[in-house]
Amino acid sequence: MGLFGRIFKTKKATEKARKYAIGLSKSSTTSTAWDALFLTSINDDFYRQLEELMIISDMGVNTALSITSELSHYFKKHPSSTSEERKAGWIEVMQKRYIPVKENPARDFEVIFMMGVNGVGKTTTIGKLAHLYQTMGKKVMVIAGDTFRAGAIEQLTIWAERTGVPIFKKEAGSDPSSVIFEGLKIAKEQGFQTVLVDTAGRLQNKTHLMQELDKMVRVAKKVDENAPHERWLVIDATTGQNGLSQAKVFDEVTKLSGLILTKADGTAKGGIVFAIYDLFKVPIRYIGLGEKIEDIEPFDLENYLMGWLGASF
Ligand SMILES: Nc1nc2c(ncn2[C@@H]2O[C@H](COP(=O)(O)OP(=O)(O)OP(=O)(O)O)[C@@H](O)[C@H]2O)c(=O)[nH]1
Ligand SMILES: [Mg+2]
Repeated sequence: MGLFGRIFKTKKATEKARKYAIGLSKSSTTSTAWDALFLTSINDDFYRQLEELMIISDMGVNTALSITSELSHYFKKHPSSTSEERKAGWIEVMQKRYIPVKENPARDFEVIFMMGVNGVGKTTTIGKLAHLYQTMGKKVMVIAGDTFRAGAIEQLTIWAERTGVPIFKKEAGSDPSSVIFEGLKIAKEQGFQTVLVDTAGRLQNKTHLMQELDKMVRVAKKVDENAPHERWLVIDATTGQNGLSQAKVFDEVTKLSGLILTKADGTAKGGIVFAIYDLFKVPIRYIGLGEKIEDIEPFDLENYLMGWLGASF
């Protein structure tokens, strides 16, 4: 049995792999193209088609070229005769490049900023993560730092009720930094371990948004000098190359520490996260595979790429 077969077999039984496969099934419309590609033997045509498929999947030209070059070195060392071996080779090369960060370091108190442009899924992701962390035994609180719209506060309130996690909020239009400062102080005093902070994706303009974010980071440091411990950028799978400029803007204000890929259950594959990883060295932390509370998973590259290939479970 080839490596791919082994991966397939061990993954087959896991619930998590099933969630990936079901979630990504919509985006595997091109999986027949991937299948056809790996059926061909390794030659220039193979590499050219692989590059094209990776570019179509939004990985960007530089990333696609660089992976192809690594893969050609790999195949020189590990000649492969079957389609399974070739798929496994590609996955292995990807695994060497994109080292996973599975969990946050153990901390008594951690502040997580959820950032991203409007509509990408920040608030939903906070709701899902509040639930996930709670099931891991953490004492979780959420802060409604997006004070720009009343709807944003209401939406987070609904998630807080659904998950049974306390929320710190003020009325719409309040200064987001003061909400965050007060919320974090209370969270620390009351022994909350993980604080998820929602931020606005839209303000009057980009400069204003960045200034506000910078202020939020500074007030968080007043409560804990290491805060915000995690600075996660949410990327919508349909984003495409625009994701690079989004990452650049947010990374400039506060060095990003993780990416969250949302809406991977749609028709887009979301390969832009690899291009962002390459440029900004930001690991992919979670993947959103639907709108429901349990539709989030720590990012697992192998399961994700198997989803691209349309491997059925
Ligand atoms: N299918 C799917 N939908 C998602 C996912 N994550 C979020 N959504 C949906 O995307 C829409 C926007 O999500 P929000 O959480 O409101 O996004 P946001 O970034 O907080 O948006 P703003 O507050 O307007 O900046 C909602 O309809 C969510 O249900 C996902 O992983 N899969
Ligand atoms: Mg929101």
